[in-house]
Amino acid sequence: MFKEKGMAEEEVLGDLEKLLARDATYSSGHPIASMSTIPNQLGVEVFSKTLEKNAGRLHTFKGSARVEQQVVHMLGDLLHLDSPVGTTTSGGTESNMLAMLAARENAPKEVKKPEVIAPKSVHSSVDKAAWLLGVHLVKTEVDDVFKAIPFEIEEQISENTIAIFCTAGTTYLGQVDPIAEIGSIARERDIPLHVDAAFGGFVIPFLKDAGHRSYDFDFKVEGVTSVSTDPHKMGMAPIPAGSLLFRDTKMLDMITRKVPYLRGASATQASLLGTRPASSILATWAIMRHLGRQGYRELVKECMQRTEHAHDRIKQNTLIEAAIEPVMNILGITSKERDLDETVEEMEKRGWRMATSPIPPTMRLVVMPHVTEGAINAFFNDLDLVTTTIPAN
Ligand code: 0PR
Repeated sequence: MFKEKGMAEEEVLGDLEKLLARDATYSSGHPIASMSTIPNQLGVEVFSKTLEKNAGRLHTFKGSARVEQQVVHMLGDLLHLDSPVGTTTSGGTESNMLAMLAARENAPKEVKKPEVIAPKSVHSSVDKAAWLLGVHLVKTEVDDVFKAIPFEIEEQISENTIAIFCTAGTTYLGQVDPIAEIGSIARERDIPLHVDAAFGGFVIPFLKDAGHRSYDFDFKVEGVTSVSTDPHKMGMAPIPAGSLLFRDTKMLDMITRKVPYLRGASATQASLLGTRPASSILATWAIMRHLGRQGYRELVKECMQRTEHAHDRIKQNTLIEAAIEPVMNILGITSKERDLDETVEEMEKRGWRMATSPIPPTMRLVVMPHVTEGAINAFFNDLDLVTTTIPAN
């Protein structure tokens, strides 16, 4: 109820506290399948001090406009692009929508039934983008380790193809599609290739130094025309912080609209949103500068060590299995005997905040920085119990 008379501050806060008591906290370790985490403290400070700033009005907030450009340049540096152009976004969903919009606007006028080709492992926001933009999404098969099959993509190319989408760090398993091979096809056929690195963008560049296999997934691959990556996932930034970078200004122009009644930098917008927080952009800038590559490298190394520990615990329980050898800090766990949904339900009852994935049917474990070794042990103690318990009836 929206009351006529205002309430005292303490009363409001007391009520809110009661309501929020139902929320999980990252510090408890219970959100075991989340791609978000406790944001970096400096970022939180910057965020909370800059709440009034509107990145939809960059003529008013000229300093924030500059910071956004610096974030785009730092991200370009991370993703091997010397002169990046692009925009910050509210996250991976908006980035995928904008990438698809750019492809649709870039398509020759003769294309009447635009199609995007993507392996079936792409994130659901790609389906959402296609739905909104009137684009037909052609889904292709994946191989036995759930990677896109370049040949299958090539087979589907037609005069209606406006782009290929693939993923570096898939939602379900953290798998990386063979971007270099798909890039050659895209380049040869002159088709834009968007790489969704919402999760992987802040992980893959640091895998090699953490002693793991590295992948070419970004602008290093010549056929790649755009890459999205989310600071609010492994970039440690507060929500909402995403980004979309293009190799060529032409593609950015495709998503840039004039806002005729506004002045200066506010008179054009390349994001889906109008009014949007600058605070998360400013926080991203502060965190990237504060952590440096070194800081992210250490974070990735720690998360990967814990992922290996989790993988060991999986191997110790003969009733569960990792769907693939972990590529990054995401694990998909199959249940060999007990029904997967039942297992997940039982784990939820024990306080774990779970997620299931359809391809293949798995429980997802995302080893974010808040998922400590203790949380992993507690999770697998419960999972061992649940998978080895036969229900009474
Ligand atoms: N791309 C990939 C590869 C993702 O995993 C996600 C998020 C996105 C894009 C979308 O990012 P935003 O949530 O920042 O827009 N996947 C998250 C997850 O699987 C969250 C999610 C889940 C978001 C389902 C939307 C959704 O419909 O936990």
